[in-house]
Amino acid sequence: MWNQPVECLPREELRRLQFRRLQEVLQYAYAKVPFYRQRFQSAGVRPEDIRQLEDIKYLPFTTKDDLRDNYPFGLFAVPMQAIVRIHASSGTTGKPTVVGYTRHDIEVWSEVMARTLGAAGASPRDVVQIAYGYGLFTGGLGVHYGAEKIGCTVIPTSGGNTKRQIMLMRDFGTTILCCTPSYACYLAEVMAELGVKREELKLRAGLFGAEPWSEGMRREIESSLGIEALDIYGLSEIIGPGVAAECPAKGGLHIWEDHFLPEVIDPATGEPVPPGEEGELVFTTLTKEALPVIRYRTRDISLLLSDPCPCGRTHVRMAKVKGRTDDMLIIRGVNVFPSQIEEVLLSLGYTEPHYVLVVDREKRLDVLEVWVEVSEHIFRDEVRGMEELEEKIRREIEALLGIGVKVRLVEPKSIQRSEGKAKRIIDRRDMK
Ligand code: DLL
Repeated sequence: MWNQPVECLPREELRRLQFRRLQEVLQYAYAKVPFYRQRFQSAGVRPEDIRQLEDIKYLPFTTKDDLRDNYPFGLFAVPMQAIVRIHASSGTTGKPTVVGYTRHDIEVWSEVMARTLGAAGASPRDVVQIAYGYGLFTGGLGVHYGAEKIGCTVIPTSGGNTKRQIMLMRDFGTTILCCTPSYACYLAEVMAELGVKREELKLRAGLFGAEPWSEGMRREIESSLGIEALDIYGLSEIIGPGVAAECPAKGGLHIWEDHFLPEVIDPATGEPVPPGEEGELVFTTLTKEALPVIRYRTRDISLLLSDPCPCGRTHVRMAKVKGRTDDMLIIRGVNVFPSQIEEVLLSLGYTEPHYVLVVDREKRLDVLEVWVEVSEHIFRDEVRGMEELEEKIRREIEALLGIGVKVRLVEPKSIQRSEGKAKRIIDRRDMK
């Protein structure tokens, strides 16, 4: 464990610390950021009205649109001289969201990332290959600083150049791999093509995140690479990677609560959900200087697990993210996330972990087609049996998720591989 006294702080103390820091950050944001002052005023609340943690529900939310509307630096609480780093997330439309860090923020980020890597057992003896993108994306540099803080040997490969990644992994004796889960699958596939055996590598663990992935995908990665695959969660607006991390118990991701205060709300009403129920995650930063964020709506669907964890850490856990509200498909009234379809596909075992969901509209009804690759031998040997297999998978999805879909088995390697965040949905409705 990287920081046992804090990671195992008794809950009562943790809550007292959170409340003290919440009061500080509210006063700070109110004083330094006109946006927050105006928002609080129009909601009729002042920082001192918040008398206990639960009162946070009286404060207004902050959304991605608020960051965009104040592009680029309008929500910063410090002058530019105090900013030592800028990151930005591109998003799919419009202007990027820009985030800034003071030197203190970078220290906090390195600390939470050190805890995150520590939860995977990282120590100065580890060689950590970082195949998250370096640049404006927070993945590369965020993980990098945490690994250096621990004293690991860092290999900053960034994403892409897959064959070289594998060569370096073998020649430099990489023990921990950090990248998106979809890229880990692709690395395993190319390794097999190159004839590189698992035994030639020293790899023992991987920290995979930045996109939703199912338990089925975990099994796939763990068996193809022969490693322990752990989940790592974060978002630029809150700090980047390192908001929450899985420990070897694999029963949810510990949220580093001394720095980030989580809530779960009903995305439709904005009201808090009862404890333990699923909803949208909302975070408040408790220690950020450059960009304090109050009640940020992540659009990520998860739930909080507050029963004790066998690892001894006391920080509350969030369940693996099911998906983003933006990616939720409503198929004939039933809500589905790509990760649920992924789980069904991979648990059946007939197909490869490469799939894409195509959404279209026929006669004013939304229809979903699942395109998924079959393995080389099925494709070659069983062309006649393909239709039967499609039918079988279709029935399983229908039985488990209660939605009617079309299934199309496609040729091996025909679905585009991802080096970063995979694009799982092709929405043709917008094109009509
Ligand atoms: O993806 C930060 C990150 C980098 C996290 C590396 C983990 C590892 P953004 O580009 O701002 O930041 O995207 C944040 O990605 O709101 C989620 O929708 C999604 N996401 C991140 N981690 C996970 C995860 C980085 N473990 C958005 N599971 C978030 C599911 C995740 N979704």
